[in-house]
Amino acid sequence: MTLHDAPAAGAGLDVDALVIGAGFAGMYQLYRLRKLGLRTRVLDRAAGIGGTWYWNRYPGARCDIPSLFYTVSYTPELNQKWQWTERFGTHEAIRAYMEEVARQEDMHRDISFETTLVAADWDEGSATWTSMTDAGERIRSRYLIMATGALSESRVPDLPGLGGFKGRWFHTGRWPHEPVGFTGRRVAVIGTGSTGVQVIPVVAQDAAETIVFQRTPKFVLPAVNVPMTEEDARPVKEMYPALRKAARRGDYGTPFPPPAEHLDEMSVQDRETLLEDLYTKGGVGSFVVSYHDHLGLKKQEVNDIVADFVRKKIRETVDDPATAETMTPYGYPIGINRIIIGTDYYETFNRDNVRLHSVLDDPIVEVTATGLRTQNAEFEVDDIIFATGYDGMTGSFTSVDVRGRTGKTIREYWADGPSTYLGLQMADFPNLFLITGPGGPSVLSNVITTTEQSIDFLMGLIEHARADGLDVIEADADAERRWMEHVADVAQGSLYRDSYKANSWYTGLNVPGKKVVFMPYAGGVGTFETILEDVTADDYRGFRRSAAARTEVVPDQPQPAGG
Ligand code: N01
Repeated sequence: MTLHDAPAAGAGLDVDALVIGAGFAGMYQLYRLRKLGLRTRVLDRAAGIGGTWYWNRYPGARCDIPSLFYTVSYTPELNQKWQWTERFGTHEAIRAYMEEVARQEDMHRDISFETTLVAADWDEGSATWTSMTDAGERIRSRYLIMATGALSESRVPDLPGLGGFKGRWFHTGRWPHEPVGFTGRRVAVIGTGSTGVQVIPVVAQDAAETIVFQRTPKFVLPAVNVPMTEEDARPVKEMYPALRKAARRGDYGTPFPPPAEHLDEMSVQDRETLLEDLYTKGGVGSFVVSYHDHLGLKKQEVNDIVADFVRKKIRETVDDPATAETMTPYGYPIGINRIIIGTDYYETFNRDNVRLHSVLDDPIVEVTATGLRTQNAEFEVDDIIFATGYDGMTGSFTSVDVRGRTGKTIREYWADGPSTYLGLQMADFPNLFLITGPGGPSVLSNVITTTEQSIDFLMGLIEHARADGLDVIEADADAERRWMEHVADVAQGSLYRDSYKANSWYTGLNVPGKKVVFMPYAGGVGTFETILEDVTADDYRGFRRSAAARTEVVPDQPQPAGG
């Protein structure tokens, strides 16, 4: 039986658009669909808005994009009034901002929380999606939009014995809402990506002992988080419209221009001075997050200079030479993972109550009732924190039973690696849209910029098609194939081709059994903007449009008063 064979909840469509996810992407999607006059409902499995910021409440959780630029475009008055108190916002501050955006735009009335999409099925005859929630509710919609985020499916490694562990254990991406104290406790932290690097220094301040289980050593740059006054923020706020435009043209979804310096042509003295200065103020990463030919994602010589500089900093900062050496990354370029920024990360390993354990040298074999057993040792702990990441970029799409025209699920459609047209759509999945999907710039960016970029384009496409009386949109299979070839070529033309050497989640290598392929579009946000403009000007090249049989939206039922 398909979802369509089940008894219908009512004739016609329940809504025009069903949006999954109430993070930054789902919120903007709701805002824009309302502007088009489309009846929209949003579902989220969380109990409140926030998306990734709803779940990531671990100690030390903050954003790696400066607060002033981690704001949405559609609440300009709020953005002028909102006072960010630090250069990089905490999870609490970001959630408070999102709550205020949602309140001002009266979003909650169209969002169903604690409601999970479990299956969705395209019906060719009526050209509708029928979606099923975990409560068994069926929702028929014309459009189905997955604003489910690139980092939603958290991964706890499959370690034997976890069920028998007598202490507490947490995954950072599913952190409890009530405060979790670590005072006087022995804590194991597994994972040293962006999350581990944030949580470790904060936990170590209270814990009796913190044991860090590191697998692949990482390059960590100082965040240089500083307090921010309204006076500091004013010049940026005054230039918001221009800066937003610049962010759309930037490589990384931020308005900062790439460095002009050619590090490999400077004297050793001059480049040391420059990198030292940037290391103190924040900004070394700018040499390896832009795509220009003289910078470190394209030029190995430049990458080596920056990587060596960071290696030197690790040796200078970590007192114990053996620990410093274990923490020093070799064998892959800097910047091919998301740049990790931290506060007092390397310094934390100089504390008496912090120990490093290399999982590469001595792997974890099981969780015992009282801790962790590795091949060569046993560690007694009270708490285990898994900072072990996500089934990134594809997990939130493949974990749901979404079936297109042929009856294939997304997981089956992507068996040989993810495939989309512009990160937005797949052939055989009409009117299904992905926000920040693989094949788009999504995670190689300030994600607020890229979600808005994708949604602006999609809204233009839907509006354009509807103006012609066409309400079914589907990626052309050839256009999709050619786009994915281009995505692969672009990655090959940069040092991202080596991402697998760093076990990067950009490649899927961190998830056992997942097809290994570099997933995001690495041409830069600005280049992608130009491509979208070009596709738009060429009558939305690559998107087939057709008319659906008329299926009316069931109007809202009047609500009983006083309820
Ligand atoms: O996840 P990760 P994350 N045994 O996948 C290790 C964003 N973010 O949550 O590298 C032992 O990067 C794994 O080791 P290895 C940001 O985009 C942003 O930290 O696979 N170790 C790695 O060390 C980021 O990139 C912010 O060898 C195991 C770690 O766990 C993304 O989220 C803050 C293991 C996972 O690192 C994901 O970051 C936080 C095992 N079985 C997150 N399995 C900011 O904005 C995994 N690991 C600042």
